[in-house]
Parts: sequence; C-alpha cells; structure tokens
Amino acid sequence: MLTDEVRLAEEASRRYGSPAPTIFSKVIDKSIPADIIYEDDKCLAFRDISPQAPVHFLVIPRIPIPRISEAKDDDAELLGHLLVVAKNVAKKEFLKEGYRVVINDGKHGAQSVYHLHIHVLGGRQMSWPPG
Ligand code: TR5
Repeated sequence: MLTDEVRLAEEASRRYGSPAPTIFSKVIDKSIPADIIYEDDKCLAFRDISPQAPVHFLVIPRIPIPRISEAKDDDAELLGHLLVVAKNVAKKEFLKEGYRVVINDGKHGAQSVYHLHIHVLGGRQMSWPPG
C-alpha cells in the first residue's frame, strides 16, 4: 500500500515539467502565508506545514531550481549557502542533540514539490534506514 507521501510524490512526478510555478513560489512572493523563520537575498526557511518531527523546517532557494538532480555545477555557492543557513537555523531552533537533513529527489526520492528544498528535522530521535 502506498503512503500518502509516496502517492503525492507520484502525482507530482506526473505534473513535473509543467511550467506552472509551485506552491513554494507563492511562499517566496508571500501570496500565501507561511511561517518564515529566516530569509535573505538568496533563500528562505519556513516551517513545514505537515511537520514530521517537533522541529521541521524547509530551506529553499529564491530561484526555482526544480530538484537537486537539476542543479548546475555553477550553483555550488548557492547550494553551500542553503546548507549553511540550514545549520544556522537549526542552532537557533536549539537542536543541540542533532538533527536530520534531507533532500528528496524525484519519484523514487518521494519529492512532492518541484522546487528544491532542504528538510531539517529535529527534536526527537531519528531512526535509520529511512522508508
Ligand atoms: O516531499 P517533499 O520532499 O517534496 O517535501 C515537500 C514538503 O513540503 C512536505 O514536507 C510538505 O509537508 C511541505 N509543504 C507542502 C506545502 C507546504 C509545505 N510546507 C509549508 N507550507 C506549505 N504550503 C503553504 N503549502 C503546501 N502545499
């Protein structure tokens, strides 16, 4: 049986390639509300609407890179910046015991929103391997 996340990811992979902006473009232009906890000229961090841990936020670039596998080698500085922001916001969220950093890519990675995002999850013990 498919989980909701896998079903959403399969639906999203069928839509992938359509020129329509994703929901995260609307978070960036603030046409829909989100709980934004950090922003700068290159990226935003906001709380996940369906948190999978006591702390669960996403870090996204302002430019719409659809998925990590489509990032260009020239995006290296931006990708590094996203990780630095993830680390700094995790510190502000008091995740002293550690946390999980995840990027889902495409259908097998269970990606459901085709705007690159880094998940940061913390505040509970994680297990391994992921499902
Ligand atoms: O499955 P992937 O890795 O693509 O993760 C997408 C994440 O976006 C999921 O964890 C969703 O819960 C999260 N999400 C989806 C929406 C949303 C959001 N987080 C914050 N705000 C959101 N809004 C306003 N709308 C969403 N559709």
